Amino acid sequence: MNKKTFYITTPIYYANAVLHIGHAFTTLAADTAVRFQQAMGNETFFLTGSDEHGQKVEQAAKLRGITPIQHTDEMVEKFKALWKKLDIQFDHFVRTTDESHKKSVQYILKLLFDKGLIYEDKYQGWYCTPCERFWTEKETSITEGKICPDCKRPIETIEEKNYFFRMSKFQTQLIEYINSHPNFIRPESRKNEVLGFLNQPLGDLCVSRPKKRLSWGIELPFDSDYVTYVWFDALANYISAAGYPYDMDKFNKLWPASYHLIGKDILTTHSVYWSTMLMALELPLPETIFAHGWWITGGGKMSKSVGNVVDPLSFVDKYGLDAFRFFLFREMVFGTDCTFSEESFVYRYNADLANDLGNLLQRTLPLVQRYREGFFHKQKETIFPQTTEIIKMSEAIKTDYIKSMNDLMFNEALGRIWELVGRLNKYIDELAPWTLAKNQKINELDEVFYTVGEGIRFVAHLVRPIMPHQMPSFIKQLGLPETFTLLPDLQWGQLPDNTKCQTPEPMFPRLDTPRIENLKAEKQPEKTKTQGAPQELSPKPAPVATSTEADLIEYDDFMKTQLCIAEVISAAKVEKADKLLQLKVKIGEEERSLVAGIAQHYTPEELIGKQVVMVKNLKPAKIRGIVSQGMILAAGTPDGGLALVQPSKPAISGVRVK
Ligand code: ME8
Repeated sequence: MNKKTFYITTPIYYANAVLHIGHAFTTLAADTAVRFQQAMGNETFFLTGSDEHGQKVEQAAKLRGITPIQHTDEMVEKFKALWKKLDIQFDHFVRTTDESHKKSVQYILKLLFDKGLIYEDKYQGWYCTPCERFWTEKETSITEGKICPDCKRPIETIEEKNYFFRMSKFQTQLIEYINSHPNFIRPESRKNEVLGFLNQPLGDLCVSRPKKRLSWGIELPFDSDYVTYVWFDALANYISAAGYPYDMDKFNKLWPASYHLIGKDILTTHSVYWSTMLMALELPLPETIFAHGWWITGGGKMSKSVGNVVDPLSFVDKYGLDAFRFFLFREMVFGTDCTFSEESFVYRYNADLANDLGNLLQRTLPLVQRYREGFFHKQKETIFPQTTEIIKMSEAIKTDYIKSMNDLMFNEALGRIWELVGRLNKYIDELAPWTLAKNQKINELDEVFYTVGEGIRFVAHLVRPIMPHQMPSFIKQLGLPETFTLLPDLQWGQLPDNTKCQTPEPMFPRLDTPRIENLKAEKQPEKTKTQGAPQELSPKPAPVATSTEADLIEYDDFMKTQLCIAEVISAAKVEKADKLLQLKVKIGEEERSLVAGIAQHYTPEELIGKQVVMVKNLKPAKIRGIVSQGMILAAGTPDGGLALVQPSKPAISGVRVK
């Protein structure tokens, strides 16, 4: 039997937002995994794509006054342009608007409908017609007289026919599967999360939307008044793009996928919805669903709605693609959250690339040129015990590296490689080739140079999947043709005798601290600084607000400020700052940290449990080392004090104030 193709997927990203480093990270991770598998001599298939149906896309297109497909065509071009710049080597870009995908989804729906696994039922719920959304009983019960928690207009109960997938039928089977397949959901913590979720009874999944509410979707094959629920449609991409059911030869070669690589935000849809869909289709489940953590900036998950996104291209343009890739995978322990900052980038770059790796090459080659006319001479026997140690170490590291890379533990793999880089640098210091040369110890000198040259060749092979553009240059500078040995065949001693190295090219020039200072200055324009400043609210009565004609703003401008109801869940004084309190607030399900200048007007205790009005979309700022993600509103009182702005009755947590 042919060896199965290594098949890896990324999420298909929503075609209604600009991609940021979070998306770039998942896609670069898949790219790295694929390059590694190719270096192992394996066949690979790498799928990415775009998720194009649903209400959000329909609304985005409407706002722009164009059709949904015009909108998604434009977005897809942008996605592809970014992937090109990042040199992502995907094999297929699936669009949920592709005819082949639509046909596959309709086939799946029909099959499940015919098997009785999709059924028709009535759905009853509170519905806001202007907002076009359902509210749960709990969400509406907080408001009086059943009004929409969002737009405050009356809502009605409506009963609607819909189609449901019998997800509940597969609950026990799924739990058993997860328990008997330890690698199915990784990392372990995510697996436990899913098992926790499955402790509760699993409902059936509504897989339809009536066209009268949403027309931008794949029509149900058994009821033309309905389109398919966007997640049901999107998840099917993993098999539709692999040929299911119309190219079963291709499908059998690819399926089950080796990895679905996702962020932890979409763990449930993948491990519960998708797995049960596959069970219903009697198809094998993917080998591993790997949910990595989030890149965080300014204290929160990087996302467009928070406004804290980092454009990957700004980094790539400034520092180069390989350095960017290296940073992402060296810094993030795959699976946990990680903070992204330019400072940590520069620090990591200087320490690992400029000092360790770049230096190893840049100090070795001139020495070989000076003392041995640039030639590496292979020795028959080993003189130094340190050399034997390095040979053993390289082989052990290669084995560990292969395991880590197979498991997508890139940061572990890089950690091991850098142990070797560090050991090689130390080896040069210990054996001091300049002294060996002075003392005419030619055999010893050759051994040291050959060991370091061979070490660099080893390192370049192992680092290549992560830094594919710069490692060929390492090999070339050693004097070798820019071809790489397959990793299983990589062995110590393959650097041919009499290889002549080149003059080193500058590889990773050090970034100095002043540049970091400049970066800070660049990144903090005046406006941001004042916006982010702590709320040193004046204890004196504030002047009464007046507006002249020129001050008036349009409604749309006002709506750019997102005010919302937040609930204080903890409060504490900020050390050595008598005016500042550090607050933790809840906005719906989300928690935020804030710093507010109200310590002289409120004690921490009296704030806990209070509902306040907060500016939700203010750029996060660091105040006394604490990240403040928003601002609460307060007004001056006649006695020179300060009063927090609060709703006059309990309001819904997180609801917009307008
Ligand atoms: O959820 N840190 O698409 P999406 C790390 N269309 N990764 C991040 C991230 C962050 N801050 N932000 C986003 C969808 N990601 C659906 C998927 S699949 C059948 C349908 C990455 O555009 C991460 O991989 O919201 C996350 O799961 C994905 O982008 C969400 O992309």
